[in-house]
Amino acid sequence: MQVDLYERIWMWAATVLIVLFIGAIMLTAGEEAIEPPSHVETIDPTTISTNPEFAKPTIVTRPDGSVVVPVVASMFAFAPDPIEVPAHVRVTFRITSTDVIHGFDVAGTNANAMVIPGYVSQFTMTFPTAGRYTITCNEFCGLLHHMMVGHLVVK
Ligand SMILES: [Cu+2]
Repeated sequence: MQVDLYERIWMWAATVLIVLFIGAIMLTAGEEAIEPPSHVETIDPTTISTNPEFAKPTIVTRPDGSVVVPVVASMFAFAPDPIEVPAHVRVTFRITSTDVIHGFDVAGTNANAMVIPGYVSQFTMTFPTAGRYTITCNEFCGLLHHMMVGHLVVK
């Protein structure tokens, strides 16, 4: 089969680009420890107001010093707000939604989860630097989505 020189160059260029892009995805996934959601826990969103963990979300310190933070996301706020956690301690966020899909993104950190009604999104991380972080909703959730901001205070 006869392939024109320029066509062959562009085919190889496209192949090299595809390999580069896939490599960049694999590299950043490994470097940034990006992993698919692995914690699947369901909850009836209509019973959150009577749920013992989420009705009045309270930060709990376990005997080993780690902290569990239940969070309820709803149009257009996070509860509790602000969330106060200690630095250098394992913090487990357990987040659920009462209405629509929200995001839970702690700006400037690797903390980022999608919050889906009917599910509890859970992840654990440690904050090495004390400070006040902004939590934003990064899933469009309605007219006042841009106002949906919370704060995380690491002491
Ligand atoms: Cu939102």
